[in-house]
Amino acid sequence: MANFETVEITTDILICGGGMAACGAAVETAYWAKKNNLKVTLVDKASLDRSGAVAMGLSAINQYVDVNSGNNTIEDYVGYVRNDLMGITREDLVANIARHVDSSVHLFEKWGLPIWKDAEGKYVHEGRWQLMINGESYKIIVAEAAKNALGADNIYERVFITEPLIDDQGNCCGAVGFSVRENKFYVFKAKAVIAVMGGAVHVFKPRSTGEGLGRSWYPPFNSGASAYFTIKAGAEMTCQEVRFIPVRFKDAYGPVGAWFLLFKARATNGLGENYMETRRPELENWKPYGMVKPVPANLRNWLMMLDVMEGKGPIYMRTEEALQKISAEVTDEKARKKKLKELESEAWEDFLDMTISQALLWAASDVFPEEKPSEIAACEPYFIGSHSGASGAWVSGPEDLAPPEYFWGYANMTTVKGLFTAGDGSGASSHKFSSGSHAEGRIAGKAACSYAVDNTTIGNVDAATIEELKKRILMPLDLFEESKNASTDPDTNPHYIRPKQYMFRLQKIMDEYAGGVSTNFTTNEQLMNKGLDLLAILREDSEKLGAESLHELLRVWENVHRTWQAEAHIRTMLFRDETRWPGYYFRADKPKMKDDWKVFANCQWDRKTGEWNMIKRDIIPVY
Ligand code: SFD
Ligand code: AMP
Repeated sequence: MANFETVEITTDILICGGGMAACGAAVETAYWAKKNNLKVTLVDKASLDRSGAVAMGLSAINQYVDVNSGNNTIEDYVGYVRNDLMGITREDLVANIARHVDSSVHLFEKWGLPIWKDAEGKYVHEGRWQLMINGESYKIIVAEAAKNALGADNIYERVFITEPLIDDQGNCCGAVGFSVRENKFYVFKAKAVIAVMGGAVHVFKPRSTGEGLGRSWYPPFNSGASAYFTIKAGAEMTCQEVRFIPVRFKDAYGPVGAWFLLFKARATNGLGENYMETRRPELENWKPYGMVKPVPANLRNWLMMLDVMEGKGPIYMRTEEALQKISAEVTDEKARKKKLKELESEAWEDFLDMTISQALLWAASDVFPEEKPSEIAACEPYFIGSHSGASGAWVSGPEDLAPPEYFWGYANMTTVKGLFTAGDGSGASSHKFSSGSHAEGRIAGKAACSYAVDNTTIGNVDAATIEELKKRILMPLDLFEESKNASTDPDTNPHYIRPKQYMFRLQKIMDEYAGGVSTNFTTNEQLMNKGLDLLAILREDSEKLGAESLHELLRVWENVHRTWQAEAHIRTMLFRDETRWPGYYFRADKPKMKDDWKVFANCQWDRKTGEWNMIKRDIIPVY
């Protein structure tokens, strides 16, 4: 610790994270900051060009409301999200993002993102709300705009944000972290902080093992920092039970949206049956949401899982059938062959744009999608407020749309003053995806500027507290150094636990007690209570995490962050006395949906007592 320099930076707005929401926040805050003479600083654990979920690129923009066309309204979008989340959604937040998202998409195009166009020059839709893009450089394009807006001097890359700074009034006034490349401990002090550090992956045991361990659908380097930061700041959290389980091409996690929506493919079980048809009567049990179109994502999963649990796997995406069917619409044989070639290259590009490893797996296992089907499977659970999950912080809505219960001064501010969030960090506003996360980042950025104009002093955190934080954050390095000679194998030591081993323990607990892959996403009260007991022991052991290098120190804190996300999740699944999202998780002891649980299940960790408070909040419709 002695050889770590402390670097202190004072700013007005601090953006923690460098992904879609952060880049949106950057361009918007830069604009308002200039008008109000404010300084904006951004900190990312990685390099802005390729950080976050969009690192590998994407092949679609999944939220484009297209209000100008007159075909869709904001209300339509809110209705779609409400149904997909089985009735649990903050309509004010969804509407606020929906009315701003199209302009983010138009900015992306202006900055150079190629969006597919048809012969008439209109955007090519994947589905009603989704646009096809050539998106392998999506993140670089969006990051470039953010970098131009803020200026290189205001961007800190490869600095891992570890803890929030909270002043004596309980307001957020900055963050601390460390460089993952140099011996530097960073202290950022700010009037307003925007915590946009993505979702959480690898909280649950992944399906991938051995050399494939890092392969997951969502990026494993999103490790729960947004949730940890907001929970530790004392913010109220929402929908912590709503994990997201996507169905993906098996083993390499290629997305399925283009297959279902653009190519209109079917999925069938090992016997060739379409579970969406054979299992249709099951949807009656989840009325009214079972009856809506499209069928909610978790119910689509559920019907598939019922087949798998009955031993009717493998489940196949019928790529060959879909491609042959579309090309058969062309009657001339030469033109038909050309069409098939085009479709084939679109299919490969879908993966090459965003999940390159799926294309590699296809190549390695001799898959010709036009000739044979490919297996799909339900992934391990992820925590992500931006796709079809909903976990995140409970934030204020916009003044003009939010009912008084949902409004406390500044849009997207958490219940902790001065602390804002968006994207995967904010809850109960699903289906924002990449474009909506950018738009929501802009909303949060503008509101944070307004907060910094109204609140002109930076709260105080005394030097001793900061020194204590520095000591605690760097302690794993000292522990490893002091203890490494106590055993001949550095992986096995009586004094420390290595972060990878700790992560395996966390994942095993979550998998077996909180409804992971191995238990078919099923749990009950007794299992969860046991899981909480084991998590408490794990948390005690987190004090003994050791780190051999700066890189391993990063791994230590990533896993501490994951642990807090895990605890919030189990506690909230326990609190919600029903099963509402079969296909995401199933409570075997409470197998039905209950009318009196059509509420938000929120939680808050008390900074003073260390106790968790569980809170029910009403759902107030806006439309
Ligand atoms: O097909 C710290 N997503 C899709 N969105 C779409 O619009 N279209 C698609 O096609 C999408 N699909 C998809 C998607 C994601 C992935 C991985 C795949 C496929 C394979 C979802 C979007 O990507 C997602 O909604 C947004 O990116 C969410 O934005 P945001 O800003 O909430 O999270 P981020 O972009 O991951 O950024 C997180 C940032 O935080 C940094 N960070 N920085 C400092 N300190 C720490 N401790 C930090 N921890 C994390 C990260 O480095 C990063 O900069 S499809 O499947 O549907
Ligand atoms: P995915 O590739 O699964 O992330 O899906 C991309 C987009 O398509 C998201 O907006 C999904 O909600 C939507 N989607 C995927 N599959 C279906 C389906 N079978 N029916 C309706 N929407 C879907």
